[in-house]
Amino acid sequence: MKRVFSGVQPTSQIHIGNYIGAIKRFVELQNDMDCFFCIVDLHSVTVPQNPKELYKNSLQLAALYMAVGLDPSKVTLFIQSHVPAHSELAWLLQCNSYMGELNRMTQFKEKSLGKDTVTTGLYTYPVLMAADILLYDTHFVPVGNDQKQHLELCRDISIRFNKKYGETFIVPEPLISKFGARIMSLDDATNKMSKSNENKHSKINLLDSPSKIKKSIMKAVTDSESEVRFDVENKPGVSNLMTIYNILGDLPLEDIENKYEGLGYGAFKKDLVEIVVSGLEPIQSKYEEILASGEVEKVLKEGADRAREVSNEVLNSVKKKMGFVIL
Ligand code: AQP
Repeated sequence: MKRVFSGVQPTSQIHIGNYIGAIKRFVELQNDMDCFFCIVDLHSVTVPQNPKELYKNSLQLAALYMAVGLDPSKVTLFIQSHVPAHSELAWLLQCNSYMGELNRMTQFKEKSLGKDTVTTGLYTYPVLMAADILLYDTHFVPVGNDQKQHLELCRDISIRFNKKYGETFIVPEPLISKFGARIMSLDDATNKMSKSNENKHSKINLLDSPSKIKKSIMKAVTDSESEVRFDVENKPGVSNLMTIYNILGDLPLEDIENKYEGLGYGAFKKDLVEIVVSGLEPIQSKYEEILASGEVEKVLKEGADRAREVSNEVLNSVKKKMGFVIL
């Protein structure tokens, strides 16, 4: 069975960009692949975190993973910091990566823009991500479009290591959807929907109430026309809303265009509210059930046990190849 690895940071609330671009795909892959899905808490501390919030968000994300349909009897769900091999391999890979290649990472440039100081962790974060992936002999990595460059770096690091020390890592392939891999912000369709955007109406979180969802969609930027038409270049706001409609409402773009011909944005947005609210409702009630059941910690403990077992094998083979003494 082919291996899949991916992770989500337990920072703030999970939004429909994270869901459509990544988590929804995790669910689709779980029946056909050996999947490892991680709560990447070590990544989240590359920028300041409130410790109480980080703790709460990590457990909430585990419950959300299960609420969207990930089945712990089929997939390995775990918290990154429970598996020390991630940090250890990250160090070994840092010693096989170059500042020149990290300097090119656009996410680092964006996240450090205008800051007086940034952590070295933020700078070396893509190498930790490479370690996460390579530790599990991963074949496929389902991610949103914003992670494409980091995946390319991961591939470069693995190819270089294999050349230098002999075949060690499987070179992973990104799984980036042709459609929905970059859900845009509702307040500015030229930027991706992002957890760190301080405007709460820029995004729809999976746990948002129906009234909040309604407000965010009704406020979403469109354009001065009234035609519901998919045209990313000229109508980015409407096209973004149509993408969400298409994926959550399961209606082809052409059918959406026909359905709202002559009706304007009001009717389109009103129906989109219904689609999003009814799409998220089962996730929200399952989420509450899972939190109340107290099973989250048990699932995470079992997941970490399996993740440690698999990753230690890879880590030891790397250390052997590099000349470390293993007793
Ligand atoms: N807008 C998006 N559209 C599609 N996919 C997205 N992803 C993130 N934003 C979008 C994908 O979600 C997965 C988990 O993301 P993450 O939590 O690891 O990191 P992130 O990219 O930092 O998420 P945010 O929301 O953008 O947070 P900030 O504001 O901190 O930058 C990844 O597969 C990601 O591609």
